[in-house]
Amino acid sequence: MKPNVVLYKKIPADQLARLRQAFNLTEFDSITPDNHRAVLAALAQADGLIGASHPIGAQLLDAAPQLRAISTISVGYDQFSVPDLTRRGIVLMHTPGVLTETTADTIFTLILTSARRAIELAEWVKQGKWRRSIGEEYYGTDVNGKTIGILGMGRIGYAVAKRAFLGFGMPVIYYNDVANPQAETLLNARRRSLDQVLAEADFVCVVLPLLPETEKLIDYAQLAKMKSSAILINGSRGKIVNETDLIRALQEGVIRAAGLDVFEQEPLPVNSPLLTLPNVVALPHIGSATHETRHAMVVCAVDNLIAALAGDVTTNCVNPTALARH
Ligand code: 8YV
Repeated sequence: MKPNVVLYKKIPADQLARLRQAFNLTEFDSITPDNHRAVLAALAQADGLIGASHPIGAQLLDAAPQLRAISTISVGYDQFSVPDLTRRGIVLMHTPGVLTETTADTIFTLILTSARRAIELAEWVKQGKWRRSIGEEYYGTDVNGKTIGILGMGRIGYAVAKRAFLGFGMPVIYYNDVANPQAETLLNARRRSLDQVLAEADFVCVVLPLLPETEKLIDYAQLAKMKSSAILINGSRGKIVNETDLIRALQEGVIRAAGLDVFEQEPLPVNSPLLTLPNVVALPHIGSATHETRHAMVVCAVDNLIAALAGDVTTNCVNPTALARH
């Protein structure tokens, strides 16, 4: 008897075929107000759930009395309450590793475009305003040789540090709950307090997970500890930064600029002041969004769900102790 599985994200055809072959599959491209009742009905018999980009809270979980495994097509799992899933005996699988390098590339894209004002000036050229050799008013700031401060030295933080140190000759300092010996040995990274990173870095890169202890970690007081010439980069979760405080700091010149791939509310509201500030590069959460990496993430998530429903949670499981409650 094949397990019943609910899919709630549009995925590549080859991986959809794998799910259809392995499970009795009910398919949704996303969870919306229009299909919410149908999703609840499908969850009533679901053993497994796979998807991303939608919070899976108590209302959905209460509708799924036999749910044993969730496979998120993401490395982040802040759209779930892990303690609640564990209490319910539901294992949560995620996709670490497969998106590390692509996400680090995105973060470096933000570093380079915000430092050199590339988006702003590309638009300026397109508007036909380039009429003579540019002057100082259009200068950016160097990246090579500047100090990068990384908040969160996990897989993605390490990949950012690798690019910075090996590719751009940037001294690396970092804030992390534990030391990263590999970064310190191979990249000469130095672990510092949060205040020290904020004070010393020319680029402050947020690559922390969104947890109760990191939510709103960066507020106006923290931003004010940064150099006025420094740039804030956020490639992890918008809610780690107090967005109202960030807007104020950017408007007041407390920091030079911001490069953002994530926001407190996504999609970013069209009336957000962030969209009016010339010293902001705003990307639509494209961290892992390449054809190659998003496909690899789905392959990993399908593998994870097949394994988890067969009782194997040895890799990529956030809460393996939940299995004991089956
Ligand atoms: C996307 C991410 O949000 O993996 C994550 O945690 O933030 C991004 O890769 C995710 O792939 C869902 O689309």
